[in-house]
Amino acid sequence: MAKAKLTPELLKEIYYYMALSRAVDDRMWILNRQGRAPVVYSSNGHEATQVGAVMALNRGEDWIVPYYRDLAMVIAYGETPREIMLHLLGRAADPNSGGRQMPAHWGLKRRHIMTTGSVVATQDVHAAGLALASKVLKDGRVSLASFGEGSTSQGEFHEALNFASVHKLPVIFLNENNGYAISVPARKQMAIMDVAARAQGYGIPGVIVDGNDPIKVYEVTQEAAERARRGEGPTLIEAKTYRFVPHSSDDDDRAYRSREEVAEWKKRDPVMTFEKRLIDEKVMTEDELKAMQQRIKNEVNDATDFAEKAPLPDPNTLGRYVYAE
Ligand SMILES: Cc1ncc(C[n+]2csc(CCOP(=O)(O)OP(=O)(O)O)c2C)c(N)n1
Ligand SMILES: [Mg+2]
Repeated sequence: MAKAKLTPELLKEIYYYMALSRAVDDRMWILNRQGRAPVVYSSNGHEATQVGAVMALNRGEDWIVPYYRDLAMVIAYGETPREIMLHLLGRAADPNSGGRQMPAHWGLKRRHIMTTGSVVATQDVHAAGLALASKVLKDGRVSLASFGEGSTSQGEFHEALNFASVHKLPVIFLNENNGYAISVPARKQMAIMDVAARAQGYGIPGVIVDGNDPIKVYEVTQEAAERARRGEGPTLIEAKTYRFVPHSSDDDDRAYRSREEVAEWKKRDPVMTFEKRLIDEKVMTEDELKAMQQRIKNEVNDATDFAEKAPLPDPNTLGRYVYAE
C-alpha cells in the first residue's frame, strides 16, 4: 500500500470516527443506566489510539483482532452504529454473534474483524496465526492485535511475540496502556515502566507513542505495517493513554484512583484536543464541525431506535453456532 498522505480528508475522517465512537459510547452508558443494556465496556479516552492505528491499515482487508475496549477501533474499521447497537442489545441480527456473546465481543467477517475471545491476550496468538496464514498464502495482509498493558503479563502475549518474531510474521502488536488492569495499577502489574521494553526480549522494535495523538499513532502504525509487509516481522507499539470511565459499567473506579488524576488526563481528552487542532489549523470550519456533530447525533439516534425495534433471537435457535445443524 502506498504511504497515505495526511490530507484534510483523512484528518476529518479520523476525527469523525473518534467523535462518532464517543457519541455511541455515551449512548451505551445511558442505555445501561436505564436498564436497557446489560453491560458496557468503553473506548472512552482511547479513541486516538484506536482510530489512529487502524486508519494506517488497509481497512477491511488486513485483519484486526481487537479486545473489548476497542469500540472506536471497530467503528473506524467499518462496523456501523446499527451493528454495534444490535450487539449491545443482544438482537438476532447482531452480526458479531447473533446476540450470543456478551457486549464488546466484536467479530465481523465482512470487515475482517476476528472474533474476540474473553480470555485476555488470546487475541495476540490469534493475530500471529492469521499472520502466519498470510505469510504462507502470500496475500499481502497484515494482522493487528490490540490489548491492555495488564494482559501483557499473560503467557499468550509472550508466546505470540516470540513465535511472530522467530518467523518474521506480518503482525502488529498494539498495546493500549491506560495504566490500570481494572483496579490494579501498572506499577503493581510489572516491574518495568514501559510495555515497549518487552520487545527487546524478542528482538523486535518496541515503540512508545503518545496514545492521545491520533496522528502520531497513525504514523508509527504505518511504519509497522510497512515493515511487516516487507517481510521484516512484527512490531510492538505501546500507546500511552487513559480511560476516562470505569473499567466497565459494573465497576466503580473511585475505589482505586483519585478524581484529580482523572481530571488531569481529561485536559488531554483526545476527542477535544483533536477537534481544537482541526479548527486551529483550519482543516475544518466551525460550521463544518457543527454539521458533522449533527450527523453523528442522527446516526446514534437511528442506531438506537433500529436496534430496540429489532427482534431478539428465537429461543429455538439456542444451539446455533454451537452444534452442527
Ligand atoms: C486470562 C484472563 N484473566 C482475567 C480476566 C478478567 N479481566 C478482564 S479485563 C481484565 C483487565 C485487563 O486489563 P488491561 O489488559 O490493562 O486492559 P484494559 O481493560 O485496561 O484496557 C481482567 C483482569 C480475563 N478476561 N482473562
Ligand atoms: Mg489497562
